[in-house]
Order: sequence, then structure tokens, then C-alpha cells
Amino acid sequence: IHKFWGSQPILLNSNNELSELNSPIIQDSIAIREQPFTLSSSFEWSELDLTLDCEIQELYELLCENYVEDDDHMFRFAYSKQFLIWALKPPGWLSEFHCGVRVKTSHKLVAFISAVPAQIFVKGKLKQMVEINFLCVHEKLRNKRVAPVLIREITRRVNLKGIFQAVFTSGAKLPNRPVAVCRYWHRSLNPKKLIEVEFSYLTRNMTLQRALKLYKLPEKPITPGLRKFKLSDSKAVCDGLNLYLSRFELCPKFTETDISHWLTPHEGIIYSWVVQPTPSEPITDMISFYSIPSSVIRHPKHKHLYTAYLFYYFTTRTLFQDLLYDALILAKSNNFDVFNALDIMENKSVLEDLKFGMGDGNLQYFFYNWCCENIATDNVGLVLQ
Ligand code: YNC
Ligand code: MG
Repeated sequence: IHKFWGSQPILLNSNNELSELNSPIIQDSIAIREQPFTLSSSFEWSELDLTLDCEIQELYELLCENYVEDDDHMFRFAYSKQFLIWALKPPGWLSEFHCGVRVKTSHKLVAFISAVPAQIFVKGKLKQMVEINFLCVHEKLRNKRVAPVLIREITRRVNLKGIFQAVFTSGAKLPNRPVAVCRYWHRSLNPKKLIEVEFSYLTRNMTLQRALKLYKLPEKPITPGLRKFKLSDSKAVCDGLNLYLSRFELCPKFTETDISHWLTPHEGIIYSWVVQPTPSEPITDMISFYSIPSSVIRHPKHKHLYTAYLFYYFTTRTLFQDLLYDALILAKSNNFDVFNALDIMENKSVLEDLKFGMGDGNLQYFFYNWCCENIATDNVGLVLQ
């Protein structure tokens, strides 16, 4: 029944048998096809050049109009152009991995998939993998088996670079067996707007006045010594974060260059703070979140919902709950409407106290060509965009 996924080196939900644990499902020595996979005759492959603003614009429009929506079709991700550059051009990026499909005659971009290289620790083993993201097929081309061709083609291109494992997430249920099943939690920052766009609801016991009071936050962060991350913090933060993440069964391993890329603050993209009690002392803690607006589909007043997503953090001195509270304050003061966090890492232990509410729907983590037993959510230390 699953014609595509049934042919791939992955674990299926329907099959309980695990092959050798914590190892590849097929070996690296497979023959790699030299020619691109065949698209139907009216389409052509097109490597996007994300150094060109016009091509970023095309990708931005494809995703804005056709990328992930919630189940009720009220909101659709509206990743900004600058965010896409940040997410798709980390250290080691390759333009072959920005894989587009165009209509031959009009050159219109109608489908896309991407990969970025990443070093991933899984149950103590370090593997060079890619992270797959932004799989998108134009609405008019759905259910025509374009997605399997995109996945096969990105796999071929990744294999040609000597990489044979991938990690990806999906909100939609797939036939693939997830390695972890996580959930988003939401913390209201702007309850009035969230109610207006029907992201949240009032109840008999919860009036707008009560909601405003419940979710009110101070204007300034509380932790002494909290300041914005700067480039020169990269080494200390890289060491601190890698050490912190090593406690989780699934986590990335960062280089100093990765940290500079992923954590240097950019308005509207990525917000990062460190705690350095005094300038002569070392950095003790770090927290970060990124920005993905969503389009509010067909709303008379509000066009976008501004959402902050908890990214990486580590603590050695500050209580995690206090650090995340400061992140909420900073997100609010940067005009975000809602703050999202998964129940991964240490998050679950503080979400309720910080007035997060559990979302509906899961975010599942998957491997490609890696056999591994399930990982508990609080053992996941990997965040994808
Ligand atoms: C999905 N999201 O099961 P079977 S997340 C993976 N991820 O195959 P068709 C998916 N597979 O069951 P459509 C998938 N959605 O018959 C569907 N599938 O074996 C499978 N939505 O293909 C599905 N973006 O072309 C089925 O489906 C086959 O036209 C059906 O296209 C799907 O980025 C899609 O949600 C998702 O744009 C492109 O619905 C389309 O519906 C769409 O007939 C809105 O496909 C946007 C959206 C997904 C966001 C993401 C992660 C993607 C991971 C892909 C897998 C990577 C594997 C690793 C490769 C590298 C390996 C190395 C080394
Ligand atoms: Mg299709």
C-alpha cells in the first residue's frame, strides 16, 4: 500500500521487526544513480541559487502559499526570506541540496525539498547526516506522486556527497515509524489577538480581563547578567551547549562556526541571550528562540500571527525555569503573540508552571536509513526549523 515508503530503507509502522539496533538499515556501498530521477515531461529540476534575491523570493512565495497548514486550515507557516537563508545556508550548505522543480514552459517554481548537513549523536554514536526540511509541492500538483520523486532525488544528491542518513520531522502522520513523538506547547503572550484569530478561546471562567492578567509579563528580564549573544561568545557557548546536549540520546554536535551561524541574533529570525554574571566571569547559561510568522488565512483584521519557537539552551547556574521565563519576557517585548516549545529536553518539567498549554497534534521525528529504538521526548535534544 505504501508504494514509496515501502521501498525505502526505513522502519514502517506496520512492521514491528527491528534489524540491528543503532546502525544503518542498508550499507553505504550501494550503487548511486548518476542521472537525476525522471520528472514528468512538463517539469524540470532546478537547483535554487539562494544567493540571488529573486530565487529566495520564489521559494518564499511557494512556501507562503503552499507550505504547512494546521488541521483546520486557519494558519499557514509564512517563513520570512531572511529566515529561509538562515535555515538553508548553515556552514557546509550546498546548492545541490536546494532542490527545486519548475514548469518547463513558464519556469514557475512548483516544488522544493532541501537538505543541510549536520553531525548527529544518536544513542552515543556520532553520524554525519542531513536534516531534510521544506518539502513542498504546489497545491495544484498534489497527489500526483511528485513528493516521492523529490525525496528520491534529494537522497541521490546526498548519497553522492557520501552521506547515507537523514533526520526529519513531520506534523502529518506518515507510514514511517517515528523515533520520537513530541508535542508542541503554547504560551500566550498576546491573549487578545490570539482570541481574535481563534488560536485560543475564552471560557465561562476565563474572561478577557482574566486572560490578560494571567498571561501578563514583566517588561524586562529578571536574571542578573543576561545579555544578547555576541559573535565572540561562540567558543564558550559551543562548549557549554555541546556539553549540555550530550545528556540526550538524540542531539546535534556543533562546531564554533555552527554556533556563530545559528545563534548570532537577527531581528525577525533568531534571538539569543547568554548569562554572564560579570564581564570577568565565564558564560553560565544561554537561551534562544527563532521566529516563524504564520499567515492567518482569511481574517479581516489580522494578517499574521507572530510566533517564537524555543531553540537551543543550556544552564549551569540559572534555573531553567527562570531562564525560560526571561525568554518569554523577551519574546513579548519583541512583539511576539505566542511562544511555542516542544516537550523535548528539559522543557516538560517547567511548561505548566510557565502557563504553557498543550497543543493538539504531534511533531514526530524520523530517521532515514537508521534503525533505532524509540527515544523518549525528554531524551530528544535536537530542534529543527
Ligand atoms: C511527508 N511530509 O506517504 P507512500 S515536513 C514524507 N514526508 O508515500 P504525493 C510524505 N513523506 O505512503 P503530495 C509526506 N507527505 O505511498 C506525504 N508523503 O509510500 C508520502 N504539503 O506522494 C506519502 N510539507 O506526491 C506517500 O503526495 C507519498 O502531493 C505521496 O505531496 C506531499 O519538510 C507534500 O506538509 C507533503 O506540499 C509535498 O502534501 C504535500 O500530497 C505538501 O502524491 C504541504 O508521499 C507542506 C508539507 C512537509 C513538511 C518536511 C520533511 C520532509 C521529509 C521527507 C522525507 C525525507 C527522507 C530523507 C531523504 C534523504 C535521505 C538521505 C540520505
Ligand atoms: Mg504530487
